Amino acid sequence: MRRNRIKQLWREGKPAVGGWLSIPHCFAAEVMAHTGLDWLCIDMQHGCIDYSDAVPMLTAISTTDVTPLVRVPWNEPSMIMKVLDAGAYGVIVPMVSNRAEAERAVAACRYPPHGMRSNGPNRVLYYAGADYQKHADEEVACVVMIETPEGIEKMDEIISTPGVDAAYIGPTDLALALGLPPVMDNDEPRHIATVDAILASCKRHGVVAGIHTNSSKFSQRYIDQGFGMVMLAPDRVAMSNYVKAEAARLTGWSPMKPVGAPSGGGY
Ligand code: 3PY
Ligand code: MG
Repeated sequence: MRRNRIKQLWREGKPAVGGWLSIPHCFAAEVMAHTGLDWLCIDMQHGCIDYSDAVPMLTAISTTDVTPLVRVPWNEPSMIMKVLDAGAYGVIVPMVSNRAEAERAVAACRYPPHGMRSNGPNRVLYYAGADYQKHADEEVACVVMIETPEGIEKMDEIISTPGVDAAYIGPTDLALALGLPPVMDNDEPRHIATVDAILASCKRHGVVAGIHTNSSKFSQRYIDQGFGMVMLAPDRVAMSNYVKAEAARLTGWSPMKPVGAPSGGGY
């Protein structure tokens, strides 16, 4: 079976830096896959992406050695199993709040006797190799998100759940859970303290700590702190920031006032 590059990096104690896909097209995925990042996540929770969009995006990522991940819309076994069958080498499961929910996510990622994943690999056989089922349980990454009030309270029981490879922080939902505005790259002291507590719990339990950012400044901060999984660049923000920065350099012309979300905001 083709190895999961980010699991290999984690075994070597190295951080894996990734990107985020919310634009539902295989070409956007292919462009992002050729930027040198270690992993890309197809976001089916908040991205404009359905299963029929995700499959060709997985194929596009497969033109490289980048590890293809999918954030599923919810902790729902049937979708977790479907995206793994289609070639995701890991899932990011949002809003995991307690041990039972973490166990549910893990069970959907692992074949019996370790879990309840149903047998039916399809596209993944062509990507991974014919011996996929034999090694899938070791190579597939189960990443659970900690970003709810209950999840913060029960971080230790979630992170210590057998089979959880990484705990991934969604900074904006985490902020909401703390009663703060949903800011991504967040310097609010209570946010920092909660991020630090999740990182410490991951270190205690030998689980990789992951976090979403919108900038190299915050990605670097988290890598330096010991996060093993850091999201540096979403497709949407990269596109918007580049065009705005280049447009701002022109003289003798002014850009129209943009309508809608600031490029750095959102999830
Ligand atoms: C959050 O900020 O809550 C996220 O889930 C990031 O994608
Ligand atoms: Mg979130």
